[in-house]
Amino acid sequence: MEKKQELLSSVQMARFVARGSLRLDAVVPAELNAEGLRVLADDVPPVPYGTPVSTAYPDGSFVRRLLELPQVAGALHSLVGPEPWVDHHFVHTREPHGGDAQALHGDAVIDVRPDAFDVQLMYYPQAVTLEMGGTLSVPGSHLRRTNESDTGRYQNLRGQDRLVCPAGTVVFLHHGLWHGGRRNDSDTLRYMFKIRFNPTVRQQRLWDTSDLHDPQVDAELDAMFPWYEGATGRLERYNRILLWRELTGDDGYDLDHWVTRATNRPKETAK
Ligand SMILES: O=C(O)CCC(=O)C(=O)O
Repeated sequence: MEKKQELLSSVQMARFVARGSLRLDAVVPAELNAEGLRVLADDVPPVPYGTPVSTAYPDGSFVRRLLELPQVAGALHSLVGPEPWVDHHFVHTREPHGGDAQALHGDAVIDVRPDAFDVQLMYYPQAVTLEMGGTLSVPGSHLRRTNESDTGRYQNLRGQDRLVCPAGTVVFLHHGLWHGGRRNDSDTLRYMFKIRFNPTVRQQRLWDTSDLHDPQVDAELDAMFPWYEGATGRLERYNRILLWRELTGDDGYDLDHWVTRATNRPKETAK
């Protein structure tokens, strides 16, 4: 797996921590997308939970070549590190004029980890138009503790993202991000291949950290999204700060002392 990789920058990582996703437009070349459509149409047989990537996808196979594209490999390495395990994978389709949308959900089922995460790669081999049932996702929802389909009754949250993308687009999602397949109102069957990866190393400074102190890192981590409530929405920033501390190993990282205040528990007794 260790070929050429274009690692993410700290600013891109901070954006992922805030948004819960990273989108790489048209990073897969046209010939590979044509092959990908054939491979996905034939389905990709399942692999057992916990299979290392290099075992799940043998050298030269379509999926292995997809994962070895420098931008894809670099993003995967930055987010979960070398040789992650494949949790599972699945070919998701939205039927032409399928009639309904999938309810909003997170794939984590029940997941209480505050300091580590899985990522889900979503690969779109064809261009996805607004009518074709692209994946809907809610930026900044991944750190809010909900259980799988708790969010199913929510409709049309402000700032939600309806994916429209060129062929060969790859999106990486934090496992907790609320998402769902949209209704396909077109004549075209829409394909998306999803792989969930489990890290096998501590997720700390796995990206290109040369810009770690760029002020844009703080700006990304401080972002608010339009669907957030005034008070509860601030909690998302606390959770991002805690995750950024884990990812960087910098226990003192903060934005305007928010977490410093809320974790102040002096141990010294008064003299
Ligand atoms: O088909 C889609 O766009 C999303 C499907 C999905 O991610 C899921 O079922 O969890």
